[in-house]
Amino acid sequence: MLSIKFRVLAGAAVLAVAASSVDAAPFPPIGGGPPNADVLFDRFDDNGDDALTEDEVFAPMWARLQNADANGDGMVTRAEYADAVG
Ligand SMILES: [Ca+2]
Ligand SMILES: [Ca+2]
Repeated sequence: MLSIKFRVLAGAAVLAVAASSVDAAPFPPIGGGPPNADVLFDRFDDNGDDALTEDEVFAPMWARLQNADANGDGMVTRAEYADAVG
């Protein structure tokens, strides 16, 4: 039988999952959390324009990253990325 305590714990776990999904970035975290913007841009921004484009990152990364492209111009700026990951 389920004890009251178990039910409370199970309910708390469900609430925790719901809360974390609200806080989550619009794309699943990579390696436990979204990469720091400075790390990401220093590594992948080949032309140094402070924006990442499809040809600068790996396809699977772009599939996630493009969700941060708030104005839909095909470039994710550092500001757009920061807004997306919170
Ligand atoms: Ca760039
Ligand atoms: Ca953009």
